[in-house]
Amino acid sequence: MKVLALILLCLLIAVNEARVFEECELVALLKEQNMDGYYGYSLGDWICMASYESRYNSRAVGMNRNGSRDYGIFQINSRWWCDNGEGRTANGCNTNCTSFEDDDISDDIACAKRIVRDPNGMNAWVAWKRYCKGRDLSKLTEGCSD
Ligand SMILES: *[C@@H]1O[C@H](CO)[C@@H](O)[C@H](O)[C@H]1NC(C)=O
Ligand SMILES: *[C@@H]1O[C@H](CO)[C@@H](O)[C@H](O)[C@H]1NC(C)=O
Ligand SMILES: [Ca+2]
Repeated sequence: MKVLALILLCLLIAVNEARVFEECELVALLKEQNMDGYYGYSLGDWICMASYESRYNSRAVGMNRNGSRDYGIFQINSRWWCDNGEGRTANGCNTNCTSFEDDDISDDIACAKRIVRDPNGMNAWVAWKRYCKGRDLSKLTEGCSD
């Protein structure tokens, strides 16, 4: 009985742990969702952005000084793209922000696609602009086979 309780406890802890994607795992998912070249951005751009925004942690939540929050692997902002019930939002992706906190990143990818379709493109992501824009990012993905 004690052993079972311990196993259950471990399982619970595992469930609550951050889900950190492997780089090549994320590359494969992005490829599958046609992100390679989407609006002119390479897989390297997406990987670099996710790396600096969330360290590939699909459950990352960031707090901004202006009170908005950033959710998930792409740190999607609650002021513009999703609704977290905490104040004004344009809710551009028409989604509850909690959907960007789970391990199924297909909706996160769909929202990221919506975000880059704006004239600003990937400049919407400050970390991308600062650390990825204009760099040679091919090395980031070349180690991942198809
Ligand atoms: C609040 O800060 C975040 C992160 O810097 C930014 O993306 C967002 O646009 C800001 N919200 C407003 C209303 O300025
Ligand atoms: C988002 O979903 C959570 C969990 O299902 C719920 O508690 C919350 O009220 C929802 N928020 C909004 C703004 O719909
Ligand atoms: Ca999700």
